[in-house]
Amino acid sequence: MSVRAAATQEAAAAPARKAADYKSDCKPIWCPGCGDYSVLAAFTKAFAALALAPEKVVVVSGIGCSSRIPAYTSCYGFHGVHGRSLAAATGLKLARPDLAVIVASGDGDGYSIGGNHFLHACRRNVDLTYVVMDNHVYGMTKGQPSPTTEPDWDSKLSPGGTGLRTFHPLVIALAAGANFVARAFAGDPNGTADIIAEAIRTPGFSFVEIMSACVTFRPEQREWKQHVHRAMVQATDDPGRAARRLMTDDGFNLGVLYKGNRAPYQPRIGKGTKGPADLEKGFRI
Ligand SMILES: Cc1ncc(C[n+]2csc(CCOP(=O)(O)OP(=O)(O)O)c2C)c(N)n1
Ligand code: SF4
Repeated sequence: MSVRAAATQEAAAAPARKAADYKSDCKPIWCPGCGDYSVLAAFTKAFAALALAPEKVVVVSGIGCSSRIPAYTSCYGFHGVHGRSLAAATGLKLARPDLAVIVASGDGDGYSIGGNHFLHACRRNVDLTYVVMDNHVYGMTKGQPSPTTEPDWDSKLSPGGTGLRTFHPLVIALAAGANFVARAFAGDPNGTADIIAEAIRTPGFSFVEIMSACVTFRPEQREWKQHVHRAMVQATDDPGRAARRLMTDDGFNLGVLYKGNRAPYQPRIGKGTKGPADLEKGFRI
């Protein structure tokens, strides 16, 4: 039986779980009104909807306000190095394919310093769910522009704006080979939870971009809730079509936009190698 079929069978037999079961005792220190609170709520709702055992879930992150999220769940967590969450998560998933590995990042962590890892994680298609809380700014380090900051965003640290073209994470994910691409809005935790649950259920590399407002450095993002709307199209399995739609949409349509059917990467273990323990033996000094 496949790992996924076994997990589905296990979930069917698992006791019902509540979102509260996935919250830790650690109180979030995000600014009041930060979108990341709702993303945390969406994570725990999604885990409960899938009845995942907390000890079978690992939340891996880099550095940033958004990357604090593992500490606020009762699951296993790894709060790692800035921009390197995908590298850690890839190794973990390959060593422990029985675990659900959710990766949390911010637009600075994931698209600047971690941009190269993002491209290759899409290309490799390891069975991970990658959630980026995008607020178009470096929140933790007090408001520097990120790759998704609008070119004319004027601030003390970027007077007159950077003048730089913005990065388009969803289209880049499609071009690089992600198997699932979705856009969500933190202000809609139920809709976001549904998308995260579908991303976890979908084999391969699933990318969920969440518009999560930084109310401190980008207070104007409070207006996002007036602009977001459900995507008026069904998810397609044609990456070119999905990319064309994304290049011409208004940036506020929410939902699953692409769902492919690439088989997830499976490591080819050499002849006579039984698993990570045997590999470790080879490196013993
Ligand atoms: C190697 C390294 N470079 C820079 C930093 C400083 N740093 C910490 S968080 C951060 C940016 C975080 O921005 P983002 O990922 O957008 O997350 P947010 O805080 O907005 O959620 C930076 C530059 C660091 N911790 N490590
Ligand atoms: S600085 Fe911005 S991203 Fe960080 S906790 Fe505050 S509102 Fe959230």
